[in-house]
Amino acid sequence: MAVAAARVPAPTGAAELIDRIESLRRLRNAVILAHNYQLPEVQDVADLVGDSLNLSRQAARTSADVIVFCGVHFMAETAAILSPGRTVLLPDLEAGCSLAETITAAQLRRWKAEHPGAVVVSYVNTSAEVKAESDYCCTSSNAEAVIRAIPADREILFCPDMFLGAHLERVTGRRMHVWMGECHVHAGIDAEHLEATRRRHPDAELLVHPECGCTSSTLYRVGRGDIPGPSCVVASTEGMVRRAAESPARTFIVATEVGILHRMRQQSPGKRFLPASEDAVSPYMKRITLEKVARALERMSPRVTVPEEVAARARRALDRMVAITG
Ligand code: CIZ
Repeated sequence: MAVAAARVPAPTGAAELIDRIESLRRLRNAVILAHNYQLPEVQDVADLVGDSLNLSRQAARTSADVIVFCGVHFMAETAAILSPGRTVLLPDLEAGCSLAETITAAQLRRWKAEHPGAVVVSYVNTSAEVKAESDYCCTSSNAEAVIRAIPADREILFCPDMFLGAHLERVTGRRMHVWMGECHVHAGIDAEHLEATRRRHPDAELLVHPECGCTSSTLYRVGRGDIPGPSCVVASTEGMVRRAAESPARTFIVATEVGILHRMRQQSPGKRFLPASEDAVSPYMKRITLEKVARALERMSPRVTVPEEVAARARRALDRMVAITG
């Protein structure tokens, strides 16, 4: 999680928009959060840039009356769950998440009924209602710790990302029932493309998000030496940003949504960051623009709310995760 770095000079028009956002931010006592996958200019106007859970937790610690979440719908819901009583704005309500939409609360209830007594672990990319039906929530950075904390004799239902689920089964050695959901952006980053980029840049370190469809095969092929070069690091978005700053490598091939490259380039200006796929662009994330941020602050809408009964149960799943991972 980083405070947004120095702003790049913006063209006129954009500069006026940024001034408008600054005045409205003060007027509304708002904090602006931008997910790592947001457009560069949206990241630059934000108070905080990071992953969805850290952003929501940080926002809860501020004294802001209004939280503007520049991200997708489930992220704004998480902010509302952790900051009851505050106004949460999502500048475009159409900013959804293909992965979160792969499972509804009703589907999860049916799955639970087929496995009575199983422990339900839901990835943060789920609706508030799905979190409310879960025993634990997890993020890509702490999912392994959450799975390891569950007694070995308990059956686990993991949802909704099948690639993260497969990765967790591999690293923990634990068998789970895994929901067959995927994020279409990460699923679309294919191993051949990644390998071709690595062949062109043999000294580049590979940073791979566990939601990618190519994670298992890439780790396997790197391990066997089929893809020569430095090791492959599987990490959450925050883990990737941290690794890029700390690693001795000078070039990185980044397998996740391309928006993160902006933050990596700001934090590690002397290093080179290449996308594993130029096409790894989330149309949902890119729905948030400076115009929409300004409009949301002017109109105090669109708002995202979570009924308290749902929020309380979802918070319990988040609290259980925090009890394990801190
Ligand atoms: O929760 C997030 O921000 C997501 C979707 C991924 C990550 O690895 O940070």
